[in-house]
Amino acid sequence: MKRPSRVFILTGAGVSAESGVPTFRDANGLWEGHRFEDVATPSAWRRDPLTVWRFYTLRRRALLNVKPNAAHVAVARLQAEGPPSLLVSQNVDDLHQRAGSASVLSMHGQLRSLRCEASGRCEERMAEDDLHEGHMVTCTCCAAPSRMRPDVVWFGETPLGMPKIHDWIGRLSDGDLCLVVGTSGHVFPAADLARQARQAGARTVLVNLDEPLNAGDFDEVHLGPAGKLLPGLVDTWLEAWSADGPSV
Ligand code: BV8
Repeated sequence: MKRPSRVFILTGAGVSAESGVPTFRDANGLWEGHRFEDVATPSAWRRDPLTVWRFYTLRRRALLNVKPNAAHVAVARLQAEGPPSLLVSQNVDDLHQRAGSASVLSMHGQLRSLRCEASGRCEERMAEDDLHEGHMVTCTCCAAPSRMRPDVVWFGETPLGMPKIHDWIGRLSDGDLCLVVGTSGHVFPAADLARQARQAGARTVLVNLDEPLNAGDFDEVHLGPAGKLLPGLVDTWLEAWSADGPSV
């Protein structure tokens, strides 16, 4: 396989599943009887902030008990040893970072940080006092401390980094690689990125437990657990590319 000049990587909840982080579809899109679309929205936050705070604080606290799995490590290795790449994750956990990925574009934000509602300033807040599901926290950036919200992109809000993502995909060309791992293709605009990458000329490869909604966007599909399939795939690619010599 010819060494790509660029690699675009998109991950979803499935890449963290083997770390014990529940995916949205495994939970049938529900949390404690609420539909995600009903707790992960600005209107839910306005209507019932404590329920939304609890939803996120339980997930923030759970971060302390999970660790990266072989799929995260394989992605980090592909980034470190392969051609120049952009890793975009839909996930709000920090497992790619903890697996050694030097750069991660977290398009839906991050659980580790909170955002001041008055200034918009984000800060990492993972101390014990920040993780009580019944007790919301205030900022340290304003004279009159303001309420802080989860630093995530809710449904109806604009995903982060879209200009950079579109610029990167626009630069993909024939022979480049778009790797998508662990996503059901339900949520836009993430679910349309593989189609855009293919349109730019990249070969689109999917690693997923089962067939996603956008299966037709992929040239190559590997169905199964990413932690089992991805390390071998990355080994094969890196070997083939090194035999091919450095990309010009
Ligand atoms: C936007 C952060 C405009 C929060 C998330 C009505 C009103 C407003 C908007 C809309 C609307 N109707 C539609 C929309 C668009 C909406 C949308 O897509 N809705 C869906 C429900 C139809 N999107 C938005 O609102 C987005 N914003 O459109 O703004 C815009 C557009 C373009 C440019 C500028 C502006 C914002 C969406 C972001 C929402 N926030 N997360 C939080 O996490 O709480 S989304 C959230 O759900 C996750 O981050 C993730 O992205 C998504 C879940 O998707 P997946 O990651 O795919 O996870 P899922 O569980 O679904 O699937 C897991 C997959 O893994 C499965 O396929 C499974 O087979 C596989 N798997 C499981 N185990 C393994 C595995 N694979 C491999 N190995 C395993 N071991």
